[in-house]
Amino acid sequence: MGEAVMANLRIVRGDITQIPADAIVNAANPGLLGGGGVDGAIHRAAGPELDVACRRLNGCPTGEAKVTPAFRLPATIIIHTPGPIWRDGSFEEPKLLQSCYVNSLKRAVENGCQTVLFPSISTGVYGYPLALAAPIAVQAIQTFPANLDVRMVCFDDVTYQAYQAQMD
Ligand code: AR6
Repeated sequence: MGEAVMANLRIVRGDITQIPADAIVNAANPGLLGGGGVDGAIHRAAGPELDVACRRLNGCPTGEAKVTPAFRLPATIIIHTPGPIWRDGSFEEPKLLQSCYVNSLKRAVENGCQTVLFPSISTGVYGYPLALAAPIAVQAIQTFPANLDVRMVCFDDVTYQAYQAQMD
């Protein structure tokens, strides 16, 4: 019997718009019309064609994931996934956050991607506590059954430490 193939995860520090990969994941909102945080950075780096492509998608429900080309980014596709807005944890936030990671990885496989970059979904503007989000993200990625090279790209040190702690 062969070993089950699972996605390989590494935690790195950096700006997700600057790292070459097959797929980069955007922490979007359900309108897919851009915003602040990593979404704003991705739209600025990809160029105005991204806004046009996003408008054609007619939004995306929280926890699901939709694909556009990456335009000027050093990637092939962008996978847009709106994370849950944190309320108090009793509004299916954990399940929706896990769905963001799983559905994004499904889109990556469907599009023939090998290397995938994630930002820390929902832990910025959307207020999901980092200490609760990190284990969900790491577990979802590390149990995903595909031979993928996944990197969690942490923009700041607090985020990096929270994800790294899940790997020890
Ligand atoms: N590279 C990697 N990570 C980044 C970058 C970057 N260039 N810029 C910010 N981050 P957030 P959310 C980190 O707020 O909580 C937007 O307006 C950031 O430090 O971008 O899912 C959308 O349109 C944090 O660790 O996403 C939505 O309306 C992480 O990315 C809403 O914000 C996520 O923070 C989504 O909120």
